[in-house]
Amino acid sequence: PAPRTLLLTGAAGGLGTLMRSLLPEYGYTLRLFDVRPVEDAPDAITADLTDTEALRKAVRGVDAVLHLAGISLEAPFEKILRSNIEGTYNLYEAARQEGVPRIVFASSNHAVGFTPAPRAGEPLIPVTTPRRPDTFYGLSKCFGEDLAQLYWDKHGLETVSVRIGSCFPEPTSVRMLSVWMSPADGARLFHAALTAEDVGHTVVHGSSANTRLWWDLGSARALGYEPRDDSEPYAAKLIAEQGEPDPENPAHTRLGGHFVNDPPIWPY
Ligand code: NAI
Ligand code: 15L
Repeated sequence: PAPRTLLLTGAAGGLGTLMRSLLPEYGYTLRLFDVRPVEDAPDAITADLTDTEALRKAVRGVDAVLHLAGISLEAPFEKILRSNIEGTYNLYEAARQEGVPRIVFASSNHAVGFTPAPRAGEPLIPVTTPRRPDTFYGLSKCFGEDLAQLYWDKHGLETVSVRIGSCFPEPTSVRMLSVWMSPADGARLFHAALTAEDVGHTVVHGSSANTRLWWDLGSARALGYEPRDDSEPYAAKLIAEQGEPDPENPAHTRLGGHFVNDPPIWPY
């Protein structure tokens, strides 16, 4: 049966806020979780992913989890370790113990951020492309995907890992023209990931049907995802403002954009 009660972690964040408004249309009842209070949601659970008791209670009785909580940009390794690596492990353990059958995990393009973007005429990046994390942040998403595989193989807990490109109301860079996922398409993809049958552990790319798309959406479409948006209407303005991509600049030629150039954040 289709999941109806959904735990949304990271509900106070940018994507969480978008999904709080879009997912109820698909018939979900949302339970909200975040370390920060969620505006206008007095019933939201305010707790950290390190709080294993709060997590056990939060997942109890839900049909699925959409796991968005975590640090969403590069940060010192210790912080990534706590929120994204230990935090995601804590969530999976709570879900296993409470018998939650499925998690949709917000992975990221930064798990494969050093992958060269395809040039004109080259094939799109397949979902099986080798991991090439561009940051400790991207590395934590690699961990989350492997954790999901382990919990499927060992415990039968299903996951769809969505390597999200850039999910914001509008694309704001030339690079985003290639990886943008409109919030409406994001909701479509998460809904497909929550309802498709027999997903085991499936990795998908998360983007709209962009004219300048860099990666293959085949495994997402196989779940029933039908993107309806395209970043192209934003292209002329962004290119006029920012110029054409510079083939000498890795921030323009690698999937992860500026993350590949940014220095690590100290201390390690
Ligand atoms: P965000 O930073 O706006 O939201 C993340 C939320 O997680 C915040 O509200 C924060 O308070 C919460 N959080 C952080 N650490 C926590 C902890 N230890 N315990 C409980 N809650 C904690 O990020 P955004 O953009 O909403 O992204 C959501 C998820 O999607 C993140 O996992 C991010 O890595 C992933 N993602 C987002 C993309 C995007 O384009 N927005 C692209 C790729 C991945
Ligand atoms: C991500 O993984 C980040 O969470 C988000 O803030 C954006 O930076 C996005 O990737 C992106 O690559 O545009």
